[in-house]
Amino acid sequence: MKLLIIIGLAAVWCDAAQWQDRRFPDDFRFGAATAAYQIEGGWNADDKGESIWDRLTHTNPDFIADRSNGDVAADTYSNYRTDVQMMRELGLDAYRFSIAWSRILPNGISSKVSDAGIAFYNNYINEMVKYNITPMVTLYHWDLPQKLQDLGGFMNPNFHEWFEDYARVAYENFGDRVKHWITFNEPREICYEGYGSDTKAPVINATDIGTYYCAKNLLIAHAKAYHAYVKDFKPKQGGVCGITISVNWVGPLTDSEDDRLAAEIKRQAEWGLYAEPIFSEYGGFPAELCNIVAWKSAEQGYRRSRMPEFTDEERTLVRGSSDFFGVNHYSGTLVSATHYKETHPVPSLLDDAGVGVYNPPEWPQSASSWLRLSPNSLYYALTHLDTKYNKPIIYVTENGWSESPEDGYYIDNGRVEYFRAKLNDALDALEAGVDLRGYMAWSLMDNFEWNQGYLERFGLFEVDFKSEYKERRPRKSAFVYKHIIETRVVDPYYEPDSLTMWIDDGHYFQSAYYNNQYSSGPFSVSYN
Ligand code: GBH
Repeated sequence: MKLLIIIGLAAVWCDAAQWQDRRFPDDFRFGAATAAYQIEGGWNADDKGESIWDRLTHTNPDFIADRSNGDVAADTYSNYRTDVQMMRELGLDAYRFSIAWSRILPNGISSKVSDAGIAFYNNYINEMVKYNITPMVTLYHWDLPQKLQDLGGFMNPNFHEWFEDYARVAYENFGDRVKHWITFNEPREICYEGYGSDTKAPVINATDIGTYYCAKNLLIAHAKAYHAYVKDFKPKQGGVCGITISVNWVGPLTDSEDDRLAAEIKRQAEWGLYAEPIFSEYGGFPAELCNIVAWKSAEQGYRRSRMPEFTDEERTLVRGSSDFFGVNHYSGTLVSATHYKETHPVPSLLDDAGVGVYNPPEWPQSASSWLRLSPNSLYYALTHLDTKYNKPIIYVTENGWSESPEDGYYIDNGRVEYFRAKLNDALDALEAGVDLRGYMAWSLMDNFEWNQGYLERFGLFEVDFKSEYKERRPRKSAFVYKHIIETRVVDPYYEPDSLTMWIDDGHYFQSAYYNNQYSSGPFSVSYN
């Protein structure tokens, strides 16, 4: 008995010593992320053009669970200075946000540049730079100008010309201060969800070829924008340009060879389709999936594979076209070659992959059906990429946890637990030698969660969408994250006692959580 107690104590003490010694390097960049359509509002402010999400939410409100839209959202268009105060209070090293293409090029093409749009992003960026917060800019986070969609959008083989021109306008105007560029956020969601199925704008649902043709056109557009930067801007501006791909962990259900192969096929279908052409040594689409689609296409009576080919010139253009690998990571899943198969449209990406997926019910569930706390998933994903693609520089560009507006709310312990778990994964990956340079929490604040409207909340800061000024209040997770950034250590026991944050223009954020007590107000918050 006595011996057991001593062993128990030793385990606790040793554990304790471990977390204190596990520090993020001083130059590791902690940040938070958002996207234009999800926070900005001002959907038609000044001369902004219509995007595919404006069109979808206005013409088909039932597409969104609560029939809401991003017309106003968190109104960052008016509140951007408040946003930067929130970043400053958290002590962020970096902030990842996206530019709304149709805000700076109302028609999508480069003939007309909006002065108001350029001014808005200049102000936002200058405000960050003032407080030493590194801006990390995503050029495309799903809000294509509707005019370009009318011309086929990502299905148009000349898409790369429109995108390169847009990228150049952004580099020219903001590149003196922005040194981190991300061309696309999540090609899988753009291509599979937008063109290959019917869950995101523009809801094309071309299940047979939508995903694959979009993938090719997107990759060429990415590469053109990358090379434009390297050739004409990087020499003077000295920044880096990369892409962000959603990499959830996909592991085999059992250790059998069939399950391991099934998991590899699933990884190729989920993100290899976009990562392989850029980060692998040879380039081009992933071999196994490419073969499957080729023989299935032949069997299905197509005269050519539904997966288009790269010419040698295109393959070389795309290969190596990224200074870093941006990873959006949320969850994990287990894959079986034989079990848990569902029926999918034939032909389609999921039918081509033809595997079953299983999510263990004991993995904690967030408010989003697809998001569970999958043990060590970020560690598995990062070490896998490190090995597969020969040690790329990696940034985690999104990682976060949703709760419904009812549960948790200010005392968001589920989110705290999730962030701690994933940041421990990040520390494990660093120890394993992964070249991980930064981590962006999703999200700085509650925002328009696409199909789920305002029903799933990801924010470190709550946004009161019913209030006139879209008031922001920090949740417990904001204080825990702030403490992690300050100390560079993930303290599993840290409990914030006072949750008040001050901002420097005389107004302050009063949280509803104070001295471990929940209170419902009143709040003295006013902005602008
Ligand atoms: C990210 O995508 C996005 O970049 C970001 O804009 C978003 O707010 C954030 O996640 C949180 O969702 O509805 O079951 O068909 C993460 C990848 C892919 C996760 C689409 C949700 C929908 C699955 N997302 N998926 S389902």
